[in-house]
Amino acid sequence: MKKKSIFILTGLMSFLILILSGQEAPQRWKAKTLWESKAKIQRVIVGDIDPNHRGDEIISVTANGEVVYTYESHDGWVNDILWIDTASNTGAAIGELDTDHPGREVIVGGARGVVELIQFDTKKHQTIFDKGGSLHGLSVGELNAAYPSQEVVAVDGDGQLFALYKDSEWKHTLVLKDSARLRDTIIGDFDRTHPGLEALVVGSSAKVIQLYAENGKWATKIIRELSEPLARIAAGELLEKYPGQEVVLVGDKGGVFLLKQEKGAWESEEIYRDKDGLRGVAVADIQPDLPGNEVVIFGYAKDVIMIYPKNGEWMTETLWTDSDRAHSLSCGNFSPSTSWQECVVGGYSKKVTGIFYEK
Ligand SMILES: [Ca+2]
Ligand SMILES: [Ca+2]
Ligand SMILES: [Ca+2]
Ligand SMILES: [Ca+2]
Repeated sequence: MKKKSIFILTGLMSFLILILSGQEAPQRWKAKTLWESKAKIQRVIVGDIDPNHRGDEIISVTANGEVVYTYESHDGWVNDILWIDTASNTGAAIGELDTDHPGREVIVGGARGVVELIQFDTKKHQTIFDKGGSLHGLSVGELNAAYPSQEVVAVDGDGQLFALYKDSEWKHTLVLKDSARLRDTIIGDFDRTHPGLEALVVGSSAKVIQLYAENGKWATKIIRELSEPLARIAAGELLEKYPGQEVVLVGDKGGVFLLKQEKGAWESEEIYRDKDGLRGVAVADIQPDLPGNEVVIFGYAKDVIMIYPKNGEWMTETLWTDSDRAHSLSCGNFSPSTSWQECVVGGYSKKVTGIFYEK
């Protein structure tokens, strides 16, 4: 009897220790304020801009027109204002747009309907387009071989999709006008039937529009139509079974949709539904103990959530909760001391926050 109670007591204690140690497990996700604005953060972008600084750098644009360059130095985080527009900047992108200037260049655009090309080091800037409505999304990439420079895609609140190309000077074509506002665009190799790269564009019409060049001429096609207004788009390798990159879209009603290519056609799958509208998505390797890339989302419910495949199912983990609603999220290797990637988020809290995994 006595032996039995000791046995039970020991069992209970081990159980309690297990529970307590579980609660005291180290929190591996750290959030750090990298920069604070006086206005809403409209867009955060991560990419390799400066070839002399290891890893990636960060560009943030705000509702009061600021364009801020952020990078990690030996002494901590450095912020530098590259330019201040007279109105809100909503879109930003990074690309090789001036081969005479070392490193990549930054483009921003917003409420004035203007695309500004900026050098991160000299802060020199040049207007390369001024015919848009309120610009929401920008992307840069090699889309049209008829022009040696990379091209720019600019989408606006009136549903206009512009292709910008450099033919001795910057010119543009209005390729399409959608029925509702267009909000985000990415460039990648999404169409295996078409040589080179393509752009994808999403917006409130719920359509996923592909922009591509054929024999130097611009063309579009609708590759998919989803069930709710779309706010952001990202792409990356997620499912080995399907060749090529997968595309992830997030919507105004909290839907997270995965597009995968099966037999040349895009199939869509809802992989998660958040409590409120979403304003950020990325595909990146942010958790080194999970194989390959993870999906990260950020929304009006203020949570940064990681979504990842495990045994054929989609699992989720909340990494951090902001003090206010989301507006943008981007991931990359901006903390080059680690082999995995980090994310940066921004929105109504007016803060640019880095989310880091610590081993
Ligand atoms: Ca760099
Ligand atoms: Ca350059
Ligand atoms: Ca080109
Ligand atoms: Ca991983």
